[in-house]
Amino acid sequence: MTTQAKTISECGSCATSCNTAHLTKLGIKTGGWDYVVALAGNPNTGKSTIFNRLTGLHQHVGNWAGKTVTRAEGAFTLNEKKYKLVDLPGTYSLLSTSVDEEIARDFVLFGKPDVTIVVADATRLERNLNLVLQILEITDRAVVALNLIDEARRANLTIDERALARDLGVPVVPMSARRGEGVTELLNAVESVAEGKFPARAHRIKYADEKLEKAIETLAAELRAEFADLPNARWVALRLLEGDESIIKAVRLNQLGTVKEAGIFPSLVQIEAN
Ligand SMILES: Nc1nc2c(ncn2[C@@H]2O[C@H](COP(=O)(O)OP(=O)(O)OP(=O)(O)O)[C@@H](O)[C@H]2O)c(=O)[nH]1
Ligand SMILES: [Mg+2]
Repeated sequence: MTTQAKTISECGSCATSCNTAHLTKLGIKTGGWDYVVALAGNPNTGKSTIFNRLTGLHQHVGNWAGKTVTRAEGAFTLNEKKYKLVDLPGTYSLLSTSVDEEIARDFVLFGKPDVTIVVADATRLERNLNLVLQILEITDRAVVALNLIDEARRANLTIDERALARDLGVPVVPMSARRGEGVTELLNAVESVAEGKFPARAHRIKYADEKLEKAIETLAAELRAEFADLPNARWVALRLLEGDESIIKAVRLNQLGTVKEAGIFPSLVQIEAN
């Protein structure tokens, strides 16, 4: 196993396309990071392909949904800041209940990543926006990677990414991870969100029903009192009102407060770096 850091100049296949002079791929050397970045998104949208590009690792990439079944961690430095990057299993929704989908959900909800990159398939934008909107309900610190833009072009699909970014309130970066297109722009967006330079104003759903709003706020206040570290009490309150079994269980077992950065499933994958 080689854990040597790769600088961008050593990175043959993408040296021209991700010409960010200050990117260094650190492989599995994740200790002592400045920022934690999560890679979330629907299955088969290119999360692991992005992970590999940024870390120099070789996380499995497959042509079918559900290739990544646990979380993997790698690192890179960018402009002298160290980023730990966490590749998550694909998930269609934060309301999902399969074990690998729960790994993704728990990390996004309770792992408190500094930035969440939501990888969306540009050829299936409408379907992918469901998860994007759910993630924006719980965090402002997100970047949408509009991946597979090469496929979208081939299908004559044009996406107005500026309008999308304006509506969502977070940066939207068109890219083709397979071809190394848009990687520099993605890194710039991640850096600006991590460093708090992007004004936080993520799209939030407003509930017209006053009774519902009141119930959410009452419950959220109780949750905040009980679980001081909870970053998204409103979201958890909504799930409780909905009767979400796994969230009810986590509250009952007093696990919401204990789910720290390691997540409920601390199944860290050691990846071969070569
Ligand atoms: N054409 C094209 N294919 C891509 C792009 N990015 C990734 N792929 C391909 O899409 C497939 C899925 O890529 P992965 O990186 O495994 O996707 P994933 O999101 O990690 O998948 P899961 O872990 O199953 O959720 C692979 O065949 C990749 O080569 C892209 O930008 N353009
Ligand atoms: Mg994957």
